[in-house]
Amino acid sequence: MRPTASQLKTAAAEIRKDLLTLCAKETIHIGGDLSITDVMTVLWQYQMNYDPKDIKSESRDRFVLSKGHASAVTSFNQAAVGCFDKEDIMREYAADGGRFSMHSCNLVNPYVEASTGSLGHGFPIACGMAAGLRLKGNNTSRVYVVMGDGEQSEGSVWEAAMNAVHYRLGNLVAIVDFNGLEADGTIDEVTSLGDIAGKYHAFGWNTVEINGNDIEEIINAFDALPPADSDIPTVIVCHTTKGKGVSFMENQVRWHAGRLTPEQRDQAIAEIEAALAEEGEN
Ligand SMILES: Cc1ncc(C[n+]2csc(CCOP(=O)(O)OP(=O)(O)O)c2C)c(N)n1
Repeated sequence: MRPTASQLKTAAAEIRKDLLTLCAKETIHIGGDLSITDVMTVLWQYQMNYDPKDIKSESRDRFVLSKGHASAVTSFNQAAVGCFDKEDIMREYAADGGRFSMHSCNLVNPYVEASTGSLGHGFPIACGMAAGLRLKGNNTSRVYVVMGDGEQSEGSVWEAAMNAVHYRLGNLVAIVDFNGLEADGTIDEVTSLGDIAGKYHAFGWNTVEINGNDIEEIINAFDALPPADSDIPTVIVCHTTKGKGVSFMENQVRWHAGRLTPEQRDQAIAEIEAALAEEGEN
């Protein structure tokens, strides 16, 4: 049975706590992990058709992390659905020979569909996968791809956006984590995006805009997706907060990537627990 919104809120809080625990051991891309945690939790723990016991099943949905630096939030969600134990991540992250590191790598981790980290590459790969499914006559699986807003300034993103419409890839769902920050500045300081949903719409995409830190809105957006055998790709533009849930990290460029002191970790985890408890009272 699929989890309820309330269960998914608890699951997202667990993922945030795992991220913060890891972040006190190793440097991770914590800001962009936390902004996309709610979407990733609903995607992996509610939406996707994916059997960790049969990871090459032709009927699986595919996931590509185009903003490949958000590898930790992906790994913790994969652990939550049974791919491996989250203690494996804590132990192996950034270790020699480990399966987990600052970017997603399928040479060492078979649960990663495509190695990513160089921005602008995962989206075209996802288009190719979606086109491949069509060629194989698979009309039920979808390909989900998560991109950053800073990533939108890569030219390959727009080549892929045109390509997906040309090949009528209604089985492709692009998710843009619109948190307003990049690695070293705000989007508007680096390369402003303007009306990003309007741009995709002009390219021929079905566009949806949501609060990407609101579990109910995320569920509704996934529930309302057109069928996988339809002809028009969908982009979900998710308005999020970088560093979501931790007061000293929210909207801070400095926390694009970093490592926490034990005191900062404890404060951050206490904030996540307090917010969840408050949510439960409402
Ligand atoms: C092609 C390429 N150029 C530069 C980088 C270095 N880089 C890593 S993360 C990042 C910022 C990405 O910003 P965004 O896509 O908004 O991600 P988020 O803020 O969600 O973490 C940059 C420039 C990279 N990984 N790939």
